[in-house]
Amino acid sequence: MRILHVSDTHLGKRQYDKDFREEDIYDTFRQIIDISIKERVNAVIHTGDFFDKNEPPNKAMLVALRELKRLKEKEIPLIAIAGDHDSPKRGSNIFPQRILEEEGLLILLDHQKNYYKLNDVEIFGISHVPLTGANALKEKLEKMKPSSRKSILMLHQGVNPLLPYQYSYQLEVSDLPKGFGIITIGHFHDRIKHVLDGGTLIEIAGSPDIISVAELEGYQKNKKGVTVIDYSTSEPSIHYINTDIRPQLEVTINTDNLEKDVKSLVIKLTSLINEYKKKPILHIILEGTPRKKSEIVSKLRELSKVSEYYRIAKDNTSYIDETKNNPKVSPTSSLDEMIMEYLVKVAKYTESNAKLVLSILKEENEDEVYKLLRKFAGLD
Ligand SMILES: [Mn+2]
Repeated sequence: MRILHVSDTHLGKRQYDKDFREEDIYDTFRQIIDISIKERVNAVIHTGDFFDKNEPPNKAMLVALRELKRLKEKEIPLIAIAGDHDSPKRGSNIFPQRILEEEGLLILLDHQKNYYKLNDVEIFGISHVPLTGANALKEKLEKMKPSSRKSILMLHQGVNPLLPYQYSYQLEVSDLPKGFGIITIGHFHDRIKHVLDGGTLIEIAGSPDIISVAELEGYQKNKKGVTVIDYSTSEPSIHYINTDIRPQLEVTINTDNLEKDVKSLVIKLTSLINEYKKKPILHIILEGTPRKKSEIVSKLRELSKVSEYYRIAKDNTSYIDETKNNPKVSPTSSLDEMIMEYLVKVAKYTESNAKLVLSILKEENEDEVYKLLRKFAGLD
């Protein structure tokens, strides 16, 4: 018995509002179906954010229908939970996965139906639960009792301190139920493998493509792809299969050597470009003394020869000037920490109110935002 774990495919995502990025994401999804068929896995499990939005573009739905039909033809079942991205934003809306389920292309586990038996492997799964539902989620998890270690739990949550969502997690590691052989988690986009006390394996497949710039470091280190869980030996083993995605590189350019830096980058990338199947995306960090924006922009144009898209990700030349009179928020910490520091130190919020604001910023579900705002206003 071999099960392929994939997560956070984000079909319909248009990074930088570019057509080619939307197509890249579809292409990566096609590769995953190819891998599943070639590897002859017995099932595929998907731990959420199948689509980038609850109401995905028609094209995303079409790609999903076409690709999942290929899986079905090979009689490979797909068991899925929903993530925060594809969950309904209002109570009356439905999961887009329901359309796929209607066609018999997947089995969606949610709050009513959270169990599926795949031969002798027990699979439990709960779709994403927002912060306001954390206590109910914990109660549900407490009741989950797998009958053996040949069991998988599927979640799409922030888990402290395992996943660095400092202020927006719904679970502590100690809330995770005991007795499972493997707990697979979506939501976090880097690949992580972690063994808990008691031997349960936490397996995070990450996203099979680069969905945000925050994933660059993890991508350089561990690449992107899917995980195969293999039950052919007494203890399950896991191995990774990489997806062949468009490369994304972080490059530093010094404004004091603008021409020289751009030229050497073009030379370097020209030699690399044959290795890549797709032209890379460049995330540029500007260093040096501030220079006219128009001068910089015109010089950077050279880079379009060796990249599909480039962008100034960070401009450290003007950073110093702009922050001269602002109170200090340490720039090295995570985005969550910086927002928290700003709210507490600069805007003088209490820590608990700052946490609420942060969860409102991250919450996509309108009903949840409404509940959080009521709490913030002291109405609940
Ligand atoms: Mn995601």
